[in-house]
Amino acid sequence: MEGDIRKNIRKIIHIDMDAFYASIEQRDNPQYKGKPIVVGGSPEGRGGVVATASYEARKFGIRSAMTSKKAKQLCAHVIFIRPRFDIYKEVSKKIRAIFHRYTDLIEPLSLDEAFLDVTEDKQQIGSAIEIAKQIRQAISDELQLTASAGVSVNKFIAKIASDINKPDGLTFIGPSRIETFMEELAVEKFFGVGRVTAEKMKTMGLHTGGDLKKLTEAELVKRFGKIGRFFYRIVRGNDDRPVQPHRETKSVGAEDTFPYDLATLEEMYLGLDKIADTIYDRLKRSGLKARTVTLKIKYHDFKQATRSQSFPEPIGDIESILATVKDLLAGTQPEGIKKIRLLGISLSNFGATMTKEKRKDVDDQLKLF
Ligand code: DCP
Ligand code: MG
Repeated sequence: MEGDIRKNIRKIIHIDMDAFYASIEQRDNPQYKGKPIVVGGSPEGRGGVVATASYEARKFGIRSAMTSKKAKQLCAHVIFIRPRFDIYKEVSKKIRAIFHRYTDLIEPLSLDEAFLDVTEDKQQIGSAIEIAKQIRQAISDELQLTASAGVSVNKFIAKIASDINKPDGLTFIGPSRIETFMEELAVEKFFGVGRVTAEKMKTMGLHTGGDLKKLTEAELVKRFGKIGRFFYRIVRGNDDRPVQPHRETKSVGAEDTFPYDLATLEEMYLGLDKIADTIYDRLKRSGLKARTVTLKIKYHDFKQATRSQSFPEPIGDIESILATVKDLLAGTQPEGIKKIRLLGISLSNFGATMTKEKRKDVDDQLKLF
């Protein structure tokens, strides 16, 4: 019998790079090694937010999404670094190439993390723990960066596991540990449970997986809606969502930070023309048609705004895209012009097949089975 059980068990690895942007900056600029650095934000603490902080900066309490002002208050000598997204994307590609030595079943979640299904690995290594070790070693040897890995039988547990011994750690949670692990897991650590839901759970006296497990499926659905069904399964360690290698493009976008603040609508329209050109090239290359157009604005005081418009039919021509963003822009300036330092356009909600895919994605995320 044991043989049968083993055959049905999946081997899932979740890899997440440590302080990704910041580690790359420390690698490429030795003067930043061992120093508290922040990628993103502005050195004067005027505005902007932290994309990520080096572990040295985290000792001061600096975190992602914090304002640079707050970061500076926490650590006066923190160094702010302008992000180099092209470099991060290149590194991300190299990491993926390493993954591909072991499996093609790779589902990237962002530039720095991915799920791998190594149930049947290309090199017939067999042990998921061994593969995770080799991947971490290759990332270290070839890219001089560290990654943390979580190894388990499903995506949910693997994802949480990779965070347990971060940075530079590997955590394996095998079938025999899952029950206790899930019962002890704090609800805010649940992958897929947002801060708001976690708070709601706490006010109901639900602090851990064990607390959730005491509720029936119907009770969970009554309290949290459809996602309650997902909670019911996940606290029992049941998650059979597949690793999905072909994620569809969700959006195509471009933005521009101007060398000086734009003060007239004409200048802003010119800025949009240029960005729309870039976008249009990308759109043509991808062959996609979008139904939603989004305009992003960053004002001179670093305040941000986004405005979207969706259409019943996909739009593919540059004139419609431009007319839409210009309208959206004009609509944000009802009482006089506020100076702008950045404009961005993104297109999403791609055609009929894409929406179906997207719906499937959401289903898979929640796995409402
Ligand atoms: N990122 C961002 N804004 C956020 C969170 C993250 O721009 N609010 C970017 C910067 C990170 C990268 O995404 O380097 C990866 O995000 P992670 O959440 O994995 O954070 P790190 O890799 O930086 O740190 P950790 O070691 O905790 O994984
Ligand atoms: Mg990371």
